[in-house]
Amino acid sequence: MKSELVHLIAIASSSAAFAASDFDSLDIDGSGTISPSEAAVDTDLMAEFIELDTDGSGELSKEEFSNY
Ligand SMILES: [Ca+2]
Repeated sequence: MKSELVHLIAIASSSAAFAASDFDSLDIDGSGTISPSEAAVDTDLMAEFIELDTDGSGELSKEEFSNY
């Protein structure tokens, strides 16, 4: 499980320098979904974003991200 501490570190870190690959770190604004701009810090994730967004919402839910 992702700790709250990991989330806080993600917020404190520069998004440009932080190569995040777990949901809570990528969800910078804590909305519960990963938007394209949040996914942009991870180029591999960005490349698969459309495929992962199975419901076509334009954002990745935690369930959708679990397939990454
Ligand atoms: Ca978000």
